[in-house]
Amino acid sequence: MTFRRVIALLSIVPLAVLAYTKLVPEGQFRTPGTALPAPVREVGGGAPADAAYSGGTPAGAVAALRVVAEGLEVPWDIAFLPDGGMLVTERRGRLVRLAPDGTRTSLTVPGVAPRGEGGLLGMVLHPAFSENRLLYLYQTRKGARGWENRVVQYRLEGDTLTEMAVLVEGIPAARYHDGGRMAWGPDGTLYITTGDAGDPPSAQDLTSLAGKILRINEDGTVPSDNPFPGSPVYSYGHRNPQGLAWDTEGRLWSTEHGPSGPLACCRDELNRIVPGGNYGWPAITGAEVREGMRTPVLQSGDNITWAPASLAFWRGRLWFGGLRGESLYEVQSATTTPRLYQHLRGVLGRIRTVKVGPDGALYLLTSNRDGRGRPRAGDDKLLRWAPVADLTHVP
Ligand SMILES: [Ca+2]
Repeated sequence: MTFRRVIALLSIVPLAVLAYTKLVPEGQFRTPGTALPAPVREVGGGAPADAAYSGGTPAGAVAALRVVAEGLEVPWDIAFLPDGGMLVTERRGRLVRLAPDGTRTSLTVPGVAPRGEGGLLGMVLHPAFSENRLLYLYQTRKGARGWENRVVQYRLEGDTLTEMAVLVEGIPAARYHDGGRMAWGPDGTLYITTGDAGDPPSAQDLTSLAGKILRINEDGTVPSDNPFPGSPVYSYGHRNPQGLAWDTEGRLWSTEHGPSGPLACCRDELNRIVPGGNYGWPAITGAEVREGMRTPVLQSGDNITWAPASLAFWRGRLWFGGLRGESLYEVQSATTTPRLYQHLRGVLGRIRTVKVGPDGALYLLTSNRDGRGRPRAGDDKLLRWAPVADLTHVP
């Protein structure tokens, strides 16, 4: 496809966000996806299939990238407003609103205490936000009992944020492993990832909120069909899960950071989450198998780190950003023979978040100002990434 042809295709894409996007030279970012030679293991046993990456075609091989906003500081999550604007959380405790006309306003969320990987993290709008203006924020605070993470419900009217209710409190917080991703399930309940907060055994302790995926109702109550009666715990044995997404069959998937340190490296995970499932941390990692515990569908092996920091189901595939991996990852055929592809390797630096926009494009957040990256001009950025070819024609 010629550059002229790509531009012609771009010009017909109808987008509300175009009003405040700016075109990035497209050729600079046209990077073919690259198959990753990492081990694969299917759920339910079977031998590791090192050769599982042969064949298949990455979906985003021909894609266009646009910068939507620059000058953000460690942005963490994105929400799409009904007026065509967007909200972005910044970890240090600010909520940034990008209006459709390009104007930007921001406010500080009172009480948020950023520290290490904690601060203002995940964000979701209530499904009926246009009527009730309710917004949910995952955040780190320092209270009478010390540091903790909370899920708090707010009302956002104009640029005024009013705290309505604390829905979950007492989630252990630490400099490392604070979880923080939230997403509405197809069943209308809210799912929340929490980290082990540096205390690995707590991930196996069903009385602790650390190292879990939680599931609550929109008002913070515990759904009557949760796997452990009266408990918000939906799955456990997690180290630091950072992504949640459902496929079109209603299956829940999650990405999770594997161990770092002298005893084991890497072993980042993609898991298929089932209610009440035990995902093994800290007893098993990587492709290890143990009775009563679940081995990842895909893991990065002992030499490669993705540091997966999000998850989205988009165009029939799972996608996640990589922090240390500095890439956008694509998983094909996750339920049968998973294949992993890597896009934008090294182009943007650390990628914190991927989220599907109402226009059908994938939106990305960089995280190069978090002290672990190498900031590029204009960082951090919110970007829009979309294929310019119809993926249904990709074999
Ligand atoms: Ca695991």
